[in-house]
Amino acid sequence: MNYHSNSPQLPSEPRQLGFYVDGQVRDRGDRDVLTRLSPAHDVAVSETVLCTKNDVGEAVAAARKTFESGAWSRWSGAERATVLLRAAAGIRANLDELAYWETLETGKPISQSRAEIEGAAGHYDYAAGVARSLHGDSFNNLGDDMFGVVTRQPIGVIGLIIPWNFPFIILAERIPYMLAAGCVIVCKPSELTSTTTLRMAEILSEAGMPAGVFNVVTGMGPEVGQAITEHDDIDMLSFTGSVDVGRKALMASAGNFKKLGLELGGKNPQVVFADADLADAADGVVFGLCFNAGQCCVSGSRLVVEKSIAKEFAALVADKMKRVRMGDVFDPETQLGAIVSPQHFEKILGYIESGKQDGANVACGGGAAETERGHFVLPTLLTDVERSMAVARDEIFGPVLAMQTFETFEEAIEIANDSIFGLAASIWTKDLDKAIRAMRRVEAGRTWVNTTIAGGPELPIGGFKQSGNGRETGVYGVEEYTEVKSVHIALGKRDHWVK
Ligand code: TXE
Repeated sequence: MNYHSNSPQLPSEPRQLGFYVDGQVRDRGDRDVLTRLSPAHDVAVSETVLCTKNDVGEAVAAARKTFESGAWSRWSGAERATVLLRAAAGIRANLDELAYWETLETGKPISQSRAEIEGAAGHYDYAAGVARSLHGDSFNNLGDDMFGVVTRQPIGVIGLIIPWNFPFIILAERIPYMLAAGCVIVCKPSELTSTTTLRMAEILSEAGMPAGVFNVVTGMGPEVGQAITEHDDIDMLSFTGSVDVGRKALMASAGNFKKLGLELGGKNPQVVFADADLADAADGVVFGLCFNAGQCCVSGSRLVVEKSIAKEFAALVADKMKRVRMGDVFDPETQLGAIVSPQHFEKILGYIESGKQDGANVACGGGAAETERGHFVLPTLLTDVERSMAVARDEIFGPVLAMQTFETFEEAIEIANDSIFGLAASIWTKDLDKAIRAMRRVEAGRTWVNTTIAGGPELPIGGFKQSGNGRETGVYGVEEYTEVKSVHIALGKRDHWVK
């Protein structure tokens, strides 16, 4: 297969996937499978094994045995870094194939898939550096007879549950950081998008990762995911997905009080002040909404714009929205891809209808794009939105922008923070004081000034409020996966308590 062609063939029959435990690909056996249709083509592209609770148990046992053996967990940072760097090279060597499958299973444009795979390799490079530089602390100020050391050690076996919107890059924002810390992993990708996670298991193995360090069990959330969240031999859970399932994971983790990292939803404000470069801001707002067809936890889905320029700005945004290139996801020029599933497509259209019924005005888009196959939604701008409307409050997870206006700085901040979520926010102004004051006041784990959805391995990601807890990536992202141990070391002869 020429994966790099501008019009690659669709698979003639669905790719048969296995699952991956203790360094071995396991066959389907008598388990059921889920057939995945490409969201952009409606063609069967892969068959994912529906693993069982028993399979989860075997994967956790393999991971635990490997962790206790010290293979990986007690390796030096330099040895771990070598494997992570080879993994980064392996990702780059397989970029065409990985991007092809990412686009087939998610419906995202191929140029975006390619950028995400390249970005993913960068996370492995970066985490290799942290594996070598991770360190603790020492206390040389405890008096002549005492010395104090704080060390970090790997937390242990991690359960990792991944959603369908960014299967490979979300994986890369977590796996290398967990591995850099010395942890071992049992991963469940989304049942809709398992192929590139399974390929990553092979790439890690080829890079020299010992068997049992990275295990993949595929299948459905209520069965496989739930079994991971409940498992008492898992020390920490990293979950990315919906608020409802995040809450279930929190409850399920109570059995053994496992540590939790949760990255959940967002309803992220784009705050545009009248003194912004309006052309730049309009372009950023449209990018921030249409990126991944709005199926993005940091999607800038609320436009909070100063009233004096609202009309002019809405026109700029609508003009840009109409020019976003939709269509063949394998065309490198395409910017907006398909919606992940028919159910999710209907949910997005339902929200547009609810906005209309609540009194919002459709200034652009407002429904499905007419295509021969697949499910696509037009970039949509809703104006005259009130704070109480569902389109202003709920995470729609589609290219639907809800516009509200403000008259004062205080009102802008109040509207921006009027959400159960606190994942991300963007601020557009040329006034430095205003930018920094707004950045300080918005309740969001990721804040952008005069840009949006920018990022890389160095800065941590995560949310305030119901967007979750914990941080991924950066040095913080490795530290999350460690336990901190305090050590007091007495020097010299003990002053006896019992004389
Ligand atoms: O998420 P789910 P869905 C939001 C977004 C979207 C909505 C629903 O608003 O419209 O969630 O998406 C696994 N125990 N986000 O239904 O169900 C599931 O198999 C353990 C935001 O796809 O939360 C998948 O692997 N795991 C988000 C993962 O959880 C369970 C990205 C996410 O699926 C489980 C995705 C259970 N009981 C959706 N049930 C973001 N922050 O980017 C399901 N899963």
